[in-house]
Amino acid sequence: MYKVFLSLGSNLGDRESNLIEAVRKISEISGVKIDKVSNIYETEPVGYLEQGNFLNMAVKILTELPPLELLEHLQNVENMLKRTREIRWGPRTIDIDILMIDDLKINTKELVIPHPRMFERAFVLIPLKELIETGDSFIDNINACIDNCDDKKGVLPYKKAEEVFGTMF
Ligand code: GSY
Repeated sequence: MYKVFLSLGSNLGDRESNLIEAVRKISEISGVKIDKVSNIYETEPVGYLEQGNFLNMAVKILTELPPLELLEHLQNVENMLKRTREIRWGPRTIDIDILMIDDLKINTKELVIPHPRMFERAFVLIPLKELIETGDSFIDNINACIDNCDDKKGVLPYKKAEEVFGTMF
């Protein structure tokens, strides 16, 4: 069983509904179980700045699916949510990134794990930190990285996970 951490973001249309729908569809993938979801944060855009604020969150799933099969399912979820992405780094209905899969290191043209830019982005790390078990030495590393992230001041609490997802899982 793989322990997988995902990062989700939306800044187009009804951002909160997009996240809820994405999490629901991920939970419906055969062989995937949602273990934990983070709170939702409103975040200033990083990269291409001429776009609206994002809502970002992280999700921990447990799955027996091999990495590339999981990637394919997640890309289907993105497509089902009619992701529009005309500008590289620009606005999107939903973005689902695989951050980590256990301690695996993968470097293929389809998938690079750990996600190559995750340690430079507070909008990824702040939600992710909520899902790491307390006592895990990884927390120190995450805290140090968040301190070094240029975008950390632009990441603000939006809604609590219980308020949004309730008893969905
Ligand atoms: O990498 C995901 C898409 N993305 C985001 C995002 O999700 N949140 C914020 N705050 N900025 C972003 N820039 C890009 S590209």
